[in-house]
Amino acid sequence: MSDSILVTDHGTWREITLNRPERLNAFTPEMNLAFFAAVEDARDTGARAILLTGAGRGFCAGQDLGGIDVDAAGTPPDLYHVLEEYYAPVLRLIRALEIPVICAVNGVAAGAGANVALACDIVIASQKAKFIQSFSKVGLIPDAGGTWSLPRLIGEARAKAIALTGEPLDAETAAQWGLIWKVVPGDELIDTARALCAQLAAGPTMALGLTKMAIQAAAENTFEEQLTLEANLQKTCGESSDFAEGVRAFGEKRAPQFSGTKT
Ligand code: T3D
Repeated sequence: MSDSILVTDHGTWREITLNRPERLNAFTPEMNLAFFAAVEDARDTGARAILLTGAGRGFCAGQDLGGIDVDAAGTPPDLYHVLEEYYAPVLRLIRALEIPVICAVNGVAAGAGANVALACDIVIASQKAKFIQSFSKVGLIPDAGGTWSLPRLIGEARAKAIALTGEPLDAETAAQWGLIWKVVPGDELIDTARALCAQLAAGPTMALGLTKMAIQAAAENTFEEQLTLEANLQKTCGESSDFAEGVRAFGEKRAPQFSGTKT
């Protein structure tokens, strides 16, 4: 694993830290690949939740602009290739993962860094954090899923305004608008996020994963389709050992001990 991505396993869940603090954790291609590998490995080794955060004062300043040679003679950089090769795989993976992915935004989240955060399932931010759709400042459109997630999260009017102006959105406003879940004081962020991750990792993993899938499916489904989907997914949950344990624990007035298995 590369040093630009730190991985810490906490038993049932994995913490992934973007680790180029001197560049506000801006992504290089090598770092994108290491990030993907860390998430994929978490899935393959049975992690029941993932926490993503950044080292130092920033969360992530998007793509490392220092690595792009715009003055080279010949062909300009192929940004289609950059996005498909280095961003889309991890964004697709996070969305498809049937475990919760929590993002603790410790500082500025700009460009693709902001939109990677927004691709996570629950976003908690430090009071010091800012979200910047900085793409227009460098002649680009929002990417890393931003044009998809922003209007869905905050509506077209606000999405267009922050994308077209590139103005920073402070964490409190981001929470008020529904862009993220909540804001906590900076010195409480990591403990809050870790506690949440541990709590979710001790939960009924299959039910949590199917909850994520059902809510994501709602964006495309009709009400009727969603009712049918819920009935099918609930049938699966109803047959699980975690449901049996949840009901038993309720009856016995004790905390449930969920195994998190798929059966
Ligand atoms: O391949 C492709 O390009 C396609 C994909 C594109 C996706 C994208 O993400 S495009 C958008 C790229 N990101 C940006 O445009 C953001 C650029 N950064 C900033 O605007 C500012 O740094 C921030 C608003 C994020 C933070 O400002 P501030 O004042 O808190 O910090 P700073 O002094 O600007 O940055 C600290 C250092 O990090 C600084 O280095 P230095 O001068 O101390 O040696 C700065 O150059 C470096 N840094 C910040 N962002 C990047 C970066 N270095 C490389 N790439 C960056 N994106």
